Amino acid sequence: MAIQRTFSIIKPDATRRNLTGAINATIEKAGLRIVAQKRVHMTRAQAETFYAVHKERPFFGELVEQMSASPVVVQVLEGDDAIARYRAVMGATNPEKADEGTIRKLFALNMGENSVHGSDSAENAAIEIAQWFAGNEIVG
Ligand code: FUP
Repeated sequence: MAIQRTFSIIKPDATRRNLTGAINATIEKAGLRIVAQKRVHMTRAQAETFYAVHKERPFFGELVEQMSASPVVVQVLEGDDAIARYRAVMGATNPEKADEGTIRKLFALNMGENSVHGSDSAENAAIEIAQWFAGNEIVG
């Protein structure tokens, strides 16, 4: 299996409840390495750009509001098959449908406040990483 990088966000609902370390422990236990990480407070414009793919969806306004309401932790994760591996560790978008032991099952509040984001493809991982990190901030 190829070593990949994926982009992760520990979302406002999780940072607000002081869950950064608990989520990072779950990430590391799953065999992923945190090779870049910083805490940022997204502006509305940054959240709109990040979730532009959803801009016609009815939940877009609330999503942007939530993502820019408090700080987030943006990360680059590295490991074998990192994109699919992190999606599996995150669990389903709706925490009620997430498998036992996944981050969303353990920590998410609801569909909108679901604690983490992870890239869904190699193409999006590259775009999302470039949006938040300079090359020299990623140390594998
Ligand atoms: P995921 O890739 O699992 O984060 O899910 P999506 O890309 O489909 O959705 C991105 C974010 O939009 C979710 F994390 C939360 C929000 N969302 C809603 O609030 N309601 C929905 O019905 C779908 C997504």
